Amino acid sequence: MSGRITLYGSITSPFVRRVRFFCNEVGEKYEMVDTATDSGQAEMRSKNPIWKVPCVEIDGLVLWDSHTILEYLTEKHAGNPKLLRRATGAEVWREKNLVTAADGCVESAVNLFYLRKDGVDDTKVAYLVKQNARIASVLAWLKTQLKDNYFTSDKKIGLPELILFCNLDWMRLRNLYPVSEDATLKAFLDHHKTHPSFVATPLPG
Ligand SMILES: N[C@@H](CCC(=O)N[C@@H](CS)C(=O)NCC(=O)O)C(=O)O
Repeated sequence: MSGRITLYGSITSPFVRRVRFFCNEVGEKYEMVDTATDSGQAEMRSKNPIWKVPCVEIDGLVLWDSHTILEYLTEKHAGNPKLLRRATGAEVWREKNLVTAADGCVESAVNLFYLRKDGVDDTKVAYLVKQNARIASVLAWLKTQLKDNYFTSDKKIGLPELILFCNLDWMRLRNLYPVSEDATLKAFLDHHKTHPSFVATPLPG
């Protein structure tokens, strides 16, 4: 029993970055298997029936989905002051909505990304026009919830801020949304990009 984590994923994935950020924060060491390679992808698929990353293996326990992995790591590191901000009381429901909305945004963007890679023109397919509009709708709503680059007044990164940062930085990299043309979103990225665990998990390019 080493407790050592194998993280299956690619360094570009906004979902994988959530886990990389968290591990960096709490000091959890991991070995990364790059699923952008054929062998890494095959190894991940042999363990995870959904064929999506992130996926981790810890002493034979295989977990997939960033939320499940972050829950596991949060439990493992209970009491660590570097854990993500956790909402309490009535705020729990607002935080869940923020997380689901931010996830909805990145899921639509990932869908567009893969289809564009396959040569699909997303302006010509009604569902993809809707996917683009959904991204804009979610971002517009999230902006109404932000105050001084955070979703709550205690100015600590919680899951919604983590997801939004990873989304925006990745959508900027992949030209999926004109993030830099939006003053609020650009300010959010600029504010958080110097956080040591975002600096430690850079996207290429
Ligand atoms: N709900 C999952 C989503 C993971 C996900 O969509 N990952 C993308 C990478 S950015 C993926 O592996 N996509 C492969 C595919 O759709 O075939 C999570 O939170 O981990």
